[in-house]
Amino acid sequence: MRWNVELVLLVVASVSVGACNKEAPIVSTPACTTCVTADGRGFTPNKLTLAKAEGKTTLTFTRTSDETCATAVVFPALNINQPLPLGKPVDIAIPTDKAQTLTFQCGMGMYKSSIVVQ
Ligand SMILES: [Cu+2]
Repeated sequence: MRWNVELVLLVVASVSVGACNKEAPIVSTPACTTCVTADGRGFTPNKLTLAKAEGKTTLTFTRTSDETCATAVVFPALNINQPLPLGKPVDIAIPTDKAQTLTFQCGMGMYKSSIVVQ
């Protein structure tokens, strides 16, 4: 009797593992070239290059840590001071119609980073 219970548990366990493997395929996510992360190291990447093009390019900023003073991103030349709520992606439109270097930083002016439009 006891042997039967163990056999049933073993079968259930095997089925569960099989189902789990089936539902978790390895998915490769394409690298996001317009995403910036803000965490304890500052902004990553801290230098981006955007192709010069008419209009604007949208960058997505996401703060992933509370252990950072980058709770906002500031673009002095664009008059942008955008709060970055923890874990919430924030889109910022960057003008790409002329070649220039735009700096961005945290609210206190640390973590100086730049976007090169060329
Ligand atoms: Cu700071």
